[in-house]
Amino acid sequence: FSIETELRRALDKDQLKLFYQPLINLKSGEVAGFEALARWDHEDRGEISPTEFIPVAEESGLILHLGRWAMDKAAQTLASWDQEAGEALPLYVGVNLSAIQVARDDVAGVVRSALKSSGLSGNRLTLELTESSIVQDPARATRVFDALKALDTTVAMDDFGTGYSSLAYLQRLPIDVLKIDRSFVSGMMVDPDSVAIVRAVLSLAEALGMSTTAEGIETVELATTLATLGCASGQGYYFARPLEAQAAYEYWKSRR
Ligand code: G
Ligand code: G
Ligand code: MN
Ligand code: NA
Repeated sequence: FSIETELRRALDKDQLKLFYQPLINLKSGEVAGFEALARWDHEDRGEISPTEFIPVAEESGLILHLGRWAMDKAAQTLASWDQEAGEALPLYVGVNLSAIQVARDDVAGVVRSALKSSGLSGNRLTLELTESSIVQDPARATRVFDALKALDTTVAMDDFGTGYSSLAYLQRLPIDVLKIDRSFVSGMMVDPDSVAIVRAVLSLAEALGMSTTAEGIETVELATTLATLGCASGQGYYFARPLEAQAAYEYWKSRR
């Protein structure tokens, strides 16, 4: 069967999983939240990477189905931790939104429905959007971003600096967080230009009143340097890999 057929079947049979990677407050060391990342453990082929199946899902339109599933699942999981703890935890969950969803789905409706069925308030969700969501149809993107803010969710620009968008959108769109792409972060140890780019993004974010997250922190040196440079939060293998839901919750409990 083609990957597309298999992916459709896996979605129907609930064979995809969401993993959760901690985002750490670089100043306090506390867990600030988690990014939800889809995983597919295929019965015969083993782990299939999202870098392989997300593009297939986007080309086939299955991403609309997958995106709704991920939003509902992530919200439900966070709500279940609240329930287990007996309180609304000081944690958020970040969910990736594909540009195809922004272009073709009612993403604010998808988010609203996930909030409603989980009982979470909007500020517990971060939506990670990419620059490619904006370039094709800026007017539509503006409506989507505004609608997400009206739901009180946090809006993060994922993979910041790797797309083809102009910087003008930073002025126009209600963006709360810039996520500094892993390529710049991993470059910092070896390449002075990457350090310069990261510094520039941090100062741009500060000037515009936005928060920052660094992706792909793999060493203590990077964690320390980014904290010193004023980056608010970070994620990466140095802290933790993406974890199954229960392991993620245990991780949070062990670090609180
Ligand atoms: O987890 P990993 O680094 O392997 O993910 C690879 C890519 O797949 C990343 O760009 C990530 O944003 C994307 N991805 C993972 N899960 C989802 C998801 O639920 N929705 C979308 N749109 N992208 C996802
Ligand atoms: O594009 P997006 O930022 O959503 O993707 C996040 C991806 O980065 C996930 O696939 C996740 O597994 C991966 N990732 C997270 N931390 C690290 C890290 O420290 N090193 C590397 N190489 N990848 C990471
Ligand atoms: Mn992301
Ligand atoms: Na990214």
